[in-house]
Amino acid sequence: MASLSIFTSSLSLLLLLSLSFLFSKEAAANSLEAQKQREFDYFAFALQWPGTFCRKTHHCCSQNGCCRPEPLTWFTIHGLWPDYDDGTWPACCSHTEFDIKKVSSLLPTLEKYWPTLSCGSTSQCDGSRGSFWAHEWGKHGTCSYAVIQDEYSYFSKALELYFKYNVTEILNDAGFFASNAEKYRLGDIVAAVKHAVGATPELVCKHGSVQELRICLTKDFKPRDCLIHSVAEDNASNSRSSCPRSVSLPSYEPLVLPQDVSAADSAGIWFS
Ligand code: U2P
Repeated sequence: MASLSIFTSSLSLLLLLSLSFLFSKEAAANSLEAQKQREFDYFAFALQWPGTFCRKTHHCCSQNGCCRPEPLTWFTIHGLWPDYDDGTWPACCSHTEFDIKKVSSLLPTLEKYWPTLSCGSTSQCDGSRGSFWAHEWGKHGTCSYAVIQDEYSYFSKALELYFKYNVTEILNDAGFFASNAEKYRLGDIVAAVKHAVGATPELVCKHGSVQELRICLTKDFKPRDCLIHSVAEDNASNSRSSCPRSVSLPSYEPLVLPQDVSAADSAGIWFS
């Protein structure tokens, strides 16, 4: 009997040791893979304007933030991206798979402020399809290794930045609101964000509407000017900026999923 219990406890110890060996090997391999990349220069914190994205929604499914009964009237997070000063960026730096369990405590906040704005799955680093969060973690999060080493820290850092630099509030306080009638001077929007954040943002437009607003940060998360700042601030429309002199911050009417479909459907339904 005694020898049986010695045998089982040695077996458990052996199992534990081999598991910790495997995990430490995996961690070492991931950090090695990440180190192979040239170290990035700064972060771009990319926010998207749902009014611009959701106006073109024709396909609804349960996960699509554009299909919620109440429209999203705030900027939502696109991603926290490590970037190079030359305008390029590293991507897919290690095979650290996204594990939703690791961010379970953040899910309600992620759902509200970092929803996907489309249906279907997003392409992943390995060529498969997965969630928007898995895509952003795999493509950008894994390249933040010099500063952010794990998935929980990546998503919680992005949320922390989101609340610290509350761009929706900054713009509202400066008199910029969602509207399909108003046009705003690009230079005024840039100036309002610059004044509040302390550095010049980058704006990306689609057909004259603000689609994305990016705040740039040093690797210790101090605001710094985004690379194309002089273009936007100049309030000139020129070839490097996708925004005209006057831009809109449109609102949208959500397509709403029928109640019974939203619970069961994950593949999506089409509205014409
Ligand atoms: O701008 C189009 C897409 O290119 C990726 N991007 C852009 C700028 C940048 O600094 N870093 C970067 O990764 C984004 O790709 P995504 O994360 O959506 O796959 C952006 O949408």
